Amino acid sequence: MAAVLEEKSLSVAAPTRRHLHPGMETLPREQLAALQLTRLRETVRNAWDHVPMQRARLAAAGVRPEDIRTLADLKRLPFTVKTDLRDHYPYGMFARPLDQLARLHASSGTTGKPTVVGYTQQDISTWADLMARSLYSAGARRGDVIHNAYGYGLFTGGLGAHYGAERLGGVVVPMSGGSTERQVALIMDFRARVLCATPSYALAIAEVAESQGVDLRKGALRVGLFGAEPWSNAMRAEIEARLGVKAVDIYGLSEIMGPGVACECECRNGLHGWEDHFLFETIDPDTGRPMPEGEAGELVITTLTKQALPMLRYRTRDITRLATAPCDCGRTHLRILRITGRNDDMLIIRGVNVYPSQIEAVLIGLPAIAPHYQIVVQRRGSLDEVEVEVEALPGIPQDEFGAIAHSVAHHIKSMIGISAGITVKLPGEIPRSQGKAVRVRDLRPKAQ
Ligand code: DLL
Repeated sequence: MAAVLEEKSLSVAAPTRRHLHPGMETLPREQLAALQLTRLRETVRNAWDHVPMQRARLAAAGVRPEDIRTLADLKRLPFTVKTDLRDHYPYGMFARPLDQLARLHASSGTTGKPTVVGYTQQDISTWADLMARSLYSAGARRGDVIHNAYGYGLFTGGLGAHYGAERLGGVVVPMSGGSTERQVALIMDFRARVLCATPSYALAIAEVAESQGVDLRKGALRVGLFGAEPWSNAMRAEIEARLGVKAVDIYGLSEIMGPGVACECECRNGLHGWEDHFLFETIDPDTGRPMPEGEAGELVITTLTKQALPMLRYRTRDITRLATAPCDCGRTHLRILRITGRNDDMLIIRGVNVYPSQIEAVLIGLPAIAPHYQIVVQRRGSLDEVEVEVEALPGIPQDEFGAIAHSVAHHIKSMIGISAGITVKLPGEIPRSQGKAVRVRDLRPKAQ
């Protein structure tokens, strides 16, 4: 049955060119697994030979590179966590000396040292390929004007999308974030067909366009690649309605590569994780045990081709589910279902686990309020309390704010099961993001 399905997918793929790298993207899963095993062995060998910390850890776990005989042996490898990168700051986890590196990126993090990641020229090239593949699967094509509003700099979003767009044969507009009025003008003037931005910034662009009387839906925009932060399907519908694009989810993280680790296809039935370059698992975040397919767990990623920074079983802290069933697009690579949030962002309100994206999904469906919000968490006595700040749409009279607050509280209670205080703010009062939105203001005392 599986063979029949694969053949069918391949025959659909070939004549219509639905895939940028058809040979890889539709590789039958058995062949994919064989390729992964070869590459996993090389990766473990690379880590063992060149990263003393990885070698010590593997040795402590009783695993040598030659012990990797099947993909199931992956489970014998120790996990890597974000603090490992900090503890070996800046270059202690690199498998190549500086004279073989081409670039560094870094993420600031909230405390202490940044996380630094390094790339060889070949790593940059692989990244460009995967980002081009992601853009193509989202619907971008050669010759498209690609407006890139991801931040340029140490953040991987800007340069990652940039190199991928060039590799695809697109015409990149390297905007970065900010100067939103100018973004609106250039999207229209340059007839951008593709927009790359965080979903929250895409909405900020839509809002500025509307306030200027510009209808972005009448421009050339057709495709949006939105990622770098969790967003809900409700937010997707809002973005599509206001920008006139097909909004596609793209995922990645600097520790593994940057944007383009996974991306939705036209079916938008989960994000294809590019399995010729990465191994994906989900685990129980408390016990570290593998979760059965389809059940929510923490996403763990192993790189298969990275030279400068091979990552063994990196714990992303992102919560999701995996699906390996064939997708209608013909790609055989597994699907990562929408990332509901990070483990770190999960709030526990009187025993109920809540992700900001769940609150977002409730808010965006409601009339009279704008799709901008912040969640304030405070400690009262021994209990955590949540206050949701929402923003009235322009033109809503202030004497209706009380009724709006009441209605929002009611919907949150009935759909998520938590009691939240609601503050209705005036239009424009909630800060707009130019990159990743700050959704939660945590005012609880920090643990010492
Ligand atoms: O955010 C890379 C990226 C840039 C991805 C542009 C997509 C588009 P970091 O700054 O290292 O890298 O942050 C990685 O962001 O672990 C997730 O928690 C979150 N994240 C990224 N994409 C998504 C997404 C970039 N599509 C962290 N949905 C990850 C939900 C996402 N969360």
